Amino acid sequence: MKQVFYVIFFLSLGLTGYSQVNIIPKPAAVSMPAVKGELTIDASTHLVAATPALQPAADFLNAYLMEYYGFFLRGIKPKGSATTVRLAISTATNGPKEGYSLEAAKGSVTIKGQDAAGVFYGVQSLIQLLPVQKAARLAVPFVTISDYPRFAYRGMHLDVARHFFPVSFIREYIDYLALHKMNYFHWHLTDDQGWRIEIKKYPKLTQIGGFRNGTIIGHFPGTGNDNQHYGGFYTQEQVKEIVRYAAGRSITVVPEIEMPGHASAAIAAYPELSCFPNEPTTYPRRTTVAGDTTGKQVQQTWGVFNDVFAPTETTFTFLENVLDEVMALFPSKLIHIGGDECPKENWKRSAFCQQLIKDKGLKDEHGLQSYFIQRIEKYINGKGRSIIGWDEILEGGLAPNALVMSWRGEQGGIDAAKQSHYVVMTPGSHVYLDHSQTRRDDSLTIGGYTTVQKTYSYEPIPKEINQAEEKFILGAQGNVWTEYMAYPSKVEYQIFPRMTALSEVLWSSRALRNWTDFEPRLKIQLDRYDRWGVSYSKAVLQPEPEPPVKRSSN
Ligand code: TNX
Repeated sequence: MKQVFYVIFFLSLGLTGYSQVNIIPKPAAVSMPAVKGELTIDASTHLVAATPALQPAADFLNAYLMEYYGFFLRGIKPKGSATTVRLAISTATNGPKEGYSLEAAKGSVTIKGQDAAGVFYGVQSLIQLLPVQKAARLAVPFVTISDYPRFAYRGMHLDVARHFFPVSFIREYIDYLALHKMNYFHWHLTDDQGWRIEIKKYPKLTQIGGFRNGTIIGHFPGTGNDNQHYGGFYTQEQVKEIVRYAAGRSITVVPEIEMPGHASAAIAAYPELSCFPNEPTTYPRRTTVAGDTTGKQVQQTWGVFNDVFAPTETTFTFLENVLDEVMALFPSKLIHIGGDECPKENWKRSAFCQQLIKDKGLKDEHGLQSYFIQRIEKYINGKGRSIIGWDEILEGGLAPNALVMSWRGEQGGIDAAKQSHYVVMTPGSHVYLDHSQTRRDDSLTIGGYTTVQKTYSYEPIPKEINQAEEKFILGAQGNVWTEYMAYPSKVEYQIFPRMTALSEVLWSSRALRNWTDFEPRLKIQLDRYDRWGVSYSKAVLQPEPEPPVKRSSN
């Protein structure tokens, strides 16, 4: 099958004589001159970045060329240089934000961005105009591209709490986003199974909360426990380095500090944050637990746990101090405060919580969750930032300025947009990249079945949203929960190629989105994955038969 594909590919090359333009995400407009031609990029090509702000884009191009082709371009014109790659900010005003134009013609490639991000995206398109295979001289077809994104928020998330990934992989992950013109990295830093960010004021968060005594084996509730002491965390220096690295790729890092639920790791470090500091941590039935089981412990299994933050002054002071350090590290306007899956059992049992509900005139425990989030929002707003939270923050009343991440389907997003709140869509049905890509799991996954075709078919603007409300849908994000991804290549396998499909959903206009047009471009992208040396699912090359239709007996 692949051979047939190559024959067709080379035939079409033979017919036109020149390589084709196969960019993902599909650019807004591409035109090739009537008289076709190509220029060559090689080690003698001169690279000009018009202003220092464009140096990161130039550096990215050079790092890519060096890694995959073995040469780089010089900023000082090499002797005998016949071609130039020129990066500049466009003088045209009022162009679309993050937009760019690329013109490849005789002797030069000129990329003009509306801003530095636009130039960076022009460089990504140029990278995709290069032949995938290694060569010393790279042919680039004559072409004019004019391009800009459909959505302002084009995100990918990564859970580093369930499994921890080294800084080197976080950098690679950010590069994958950059290569797909994505601009938000949502870094899920805390959860029941680990606290992963150094907080100077509370060292036990990482000393104790950063490690667990074991991890379940297999699917929840597990067939046993691996009995391995497991964990890790990022130092503040490492976090700063990642934030800088991402900024050089036009990517904003949004940190997530989970509250009031998913807080077991923080509570293991500081039991006074719990409603019941003296009650030992409880575990789901049938889960085998390793090591010490007295007192508060970091969880070793997946799911939702009743031991959540108590809405006390102690907790609020703690969270404010944590957030102060977090906001100093992350310049992002958006700070993610979680808000999801907070069981109300402990709040129901707690005399303090019940009294607080009365004193504050709240309706019930959902009102208390809303009170919790609104208090944190006020604090974060006071520092000039905004909160974003999972759609449970709608329950009991949305905090006045909050943004909502809609994960339990689209309804949370629809409700929030109708209340004039900004929304990022992340519905489980299409963009939970922890789901299986084959009908039967071909490796251990959380379950579900989400093909690359399904992700590609996702439309971020729900049909219930009217035109006036559309502006509240900022975009969408792929979520990568790592209960069943214990190492980097597994993360790669889960995101590729679905994240490539999502990038087109987020960048390209609705009218240009078309699977028949996308599929051959995706196949070229699979060759690029091979060059990158990443793991990816080949399910798209092996379409699965539909399951037999159940007939009613007649
Ligand atoms: C739900 S999505 C969660 C996560 C899990 C994920 C697994 C969300 C806000 N909460 O804690 O890891 O499902 O798919």
